[in-house]
Amino acid sequence: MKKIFLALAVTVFMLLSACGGSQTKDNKQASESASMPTTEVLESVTIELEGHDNMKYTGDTKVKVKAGQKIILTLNNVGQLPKEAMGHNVVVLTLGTDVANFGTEAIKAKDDDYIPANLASSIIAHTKLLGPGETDSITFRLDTPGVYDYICTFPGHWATMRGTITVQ
Ligand SMILES: [Cu+2]
Repeated sequence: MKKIFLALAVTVFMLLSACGGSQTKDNKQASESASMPTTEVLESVTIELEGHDNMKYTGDTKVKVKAGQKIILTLNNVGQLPKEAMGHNVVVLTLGTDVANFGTEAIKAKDDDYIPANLASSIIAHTKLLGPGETDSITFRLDTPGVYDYICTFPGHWATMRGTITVQ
């Protein structure tokens, strides 16, 4: 009889600690993302951008991340003009890419939504070309420290639609 009671007590204890365990984990994750810059764990970073009819991005256009950190970048085209006239994308370029040259080459790649196949080795990640009201997200990591440029490759946009991700 004593044995049965003990087994029951152990079972109850295990159930309780299992619940308690998952709760603790959730709390830990929440506090980690709140204190992201100082934590040892590399939490993912989100970059939120809006593309506008005035050929500009707003949002997190200058972001610092840690090497190897998972980056989730979202572009939302909040403009009204049709995609053919004012499409937007985000193309993240490798370190040392000649942005002006890339932007000029991309204009020739209309059939590929302005993603130049001949310069594919300079592209780390890119969103789709978005029309008004459209959104796209991309996930990538940058392993080498440095300042990475990203631009919109729709013709004429790269000079004003650009931002940086600084990897430390
Ligand atoms: Cu654009």
